[in-house]
Amino acid sequence: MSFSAIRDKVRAGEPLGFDDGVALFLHPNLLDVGQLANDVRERLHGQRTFYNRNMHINATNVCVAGCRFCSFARLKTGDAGAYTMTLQQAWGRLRERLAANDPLTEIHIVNGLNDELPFSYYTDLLTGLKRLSPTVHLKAFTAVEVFFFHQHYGMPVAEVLSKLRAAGLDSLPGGGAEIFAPRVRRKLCADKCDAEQWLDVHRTAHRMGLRSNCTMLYGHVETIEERVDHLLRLRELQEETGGFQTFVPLAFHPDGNDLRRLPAPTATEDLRAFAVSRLLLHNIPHVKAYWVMLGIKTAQTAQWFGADDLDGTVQEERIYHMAGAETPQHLGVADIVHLIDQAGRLPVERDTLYNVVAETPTSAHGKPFRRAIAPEAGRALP
Ligand code: V47
Repeated sequence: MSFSAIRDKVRAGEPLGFDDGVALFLHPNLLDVGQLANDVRERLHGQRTFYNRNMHINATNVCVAGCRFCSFARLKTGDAGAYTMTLQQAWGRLRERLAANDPLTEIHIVNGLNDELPFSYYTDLLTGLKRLSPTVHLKAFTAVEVFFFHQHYGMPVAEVLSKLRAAGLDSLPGGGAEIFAPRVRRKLCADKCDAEQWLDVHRTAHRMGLRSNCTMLYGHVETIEERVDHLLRLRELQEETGGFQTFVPLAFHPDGNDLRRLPAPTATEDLRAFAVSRLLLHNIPHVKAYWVMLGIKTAQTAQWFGADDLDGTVQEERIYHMAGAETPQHLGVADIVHLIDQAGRLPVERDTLYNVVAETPTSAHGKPFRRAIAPEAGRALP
């Protein structure tokens, strides 16, 4: 399929097919692909780039799944680096954040598959957080965790989700999808749920009225065909339920895990992954450039390659920092607004469900992107 034929399809609003996806990954001119993705992104969201005020809680890294790309997990309590927060400690994270007068609208919670805890640990965790901040949105537990709860505590997935919802769960994050192809899952993450099971947890959540996100972990042992297959399977479920809000491409980080000999994806691979995802996933409204994972500079550039979201202020991220991420643990709202402004987009604060909280008119929006050069800028340094 030629690039111009793909461009015509995109302009006509026709869904792209498998061969189109492969051709976009192989097309030699990255800027052609980026421009086309940017057209779609601007048609959907104009100049807006979304962000939110959030924090992460990774309450335990004890995990029975030995995913080979993971630097965060430890097999059991007592292993070097293993931890499980007490509920008081986990709630304390939120207490500290509230005491620092740094308001937030979302808590993102992702954990290891810890077989040493009772189910009440998770429901109490949610209830306690809601008690401290009744309006905060709890985006918690990947489909992999929900499927593990189903197996470990012997409850149907729908019952797990309704008990979590009764305790305060508001939506699901998109992690754990990795690459759906069985060949890749056998190599990298044979101990956790398979593609059908992952998709089925999201299907069940969507049918119950819960929204969720979805991800793809790229840049390790997968082929281009396996990436396209993964994206099309997400698109197919979205066609059925409409429950995905955001797609988050996740770049593989090699430090501290079994795959440390593999090179990390380059910036051009990252930008292409964003652009092709935006083009294939026409029915998923948002594409998030998670700055912690991507690095701030590439996350800014991705705003011109299909992304329309940067995630949030974050605070205390562990999964990527244990895998070698060099980004800060936290960005203030002013930092995020500044970096969106400098990327030439309009910063829009959203809540988790993409209701607009605030729009910030900024210097760069609609004006030349470079800051005015101060008269003294050309002076020789002392
Ligand atoms: O599921 C783990 C990935 C995910 C590594 O839904 C790794 O808004 C790269 O899902 N290199 C967790 N990736 C993070 C996640 C997420 C993050 C931000 C926002 C949202 C959202 C979801 O991180 C895991 C796994 O796919 N991961 N180890 C690694 N070494």
